[in-house]
Amino acid sequence: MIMDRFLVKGAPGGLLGRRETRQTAEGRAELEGEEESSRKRRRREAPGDGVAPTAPSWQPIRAQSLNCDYTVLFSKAEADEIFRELEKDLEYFTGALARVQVFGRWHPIPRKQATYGDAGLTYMFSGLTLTPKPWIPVLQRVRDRVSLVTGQTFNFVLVNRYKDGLDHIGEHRDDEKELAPGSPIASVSFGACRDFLFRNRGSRGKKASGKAEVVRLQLAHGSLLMMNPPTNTYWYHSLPVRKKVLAPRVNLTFRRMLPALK
Ligand SMILES: O=C(O)CCC(=O)C(=O)O
Repeated sequence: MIMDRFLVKGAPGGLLGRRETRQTAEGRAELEGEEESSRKRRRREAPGDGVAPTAPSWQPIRAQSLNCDYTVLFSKAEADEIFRELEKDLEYFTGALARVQVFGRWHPIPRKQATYGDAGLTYMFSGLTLTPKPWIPVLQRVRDRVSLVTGQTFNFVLVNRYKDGLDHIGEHRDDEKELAPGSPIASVSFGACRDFLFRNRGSRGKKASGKAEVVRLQLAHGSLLMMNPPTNTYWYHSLPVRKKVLAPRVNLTFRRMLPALK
């Protein structure tokens, strides 16, 4: 049996309780009833007006061993500006780093990727030891806003760019050995709103217990999803193909990595 949970869209009786949400034409998740006041709040948060952003309103997303929190962090105007800057300034992997080997054959990765971070960090990718590019202002701006509202610090970001709904990422866990134990991962999305799925570890593979539990989210333009421990130990996540999505999307996952061993 598949226990499907649609979150963020606000299924009746879902984990969001009475705080129903709806998608606007721009693909943003908004809380009904709070719409007017949040619009005023967003106006006050307009970039450059010198007013510190107010605390975001978090939507807890919980299931057994799944501990996430979701919010729309950036106003539409700010998210549009950041998205434009990301599209202009990010430099993605090319050549061997843009391919993946599956059962001995090489395929292009079905999206574009890049990494940025603190000097001195290294990480393994496709069997290679790589160093991230130095931070650029637009990534520092997003990272610093996430740190401001979460109290967490990050020294690395993985960028995934999906040109349209055909680009995707398969089921995986972010369980790299370089991640600082017990640290959360902050996932910030810009551009097209896409479905994002969690599937619990027990429902995968030959030893599956038979009860697949799927938690579905829609990640809106300017949104932040905090994936807190132990989510990544017990739940796989993916961004599936959605043929009807024609617009691009850029996702930033901010991480805390252990310093490279000398
Ligand atoms: O694009 C997304 O929302 C997912 C990215 C992802 O799965 C990852 O960075 O590990």
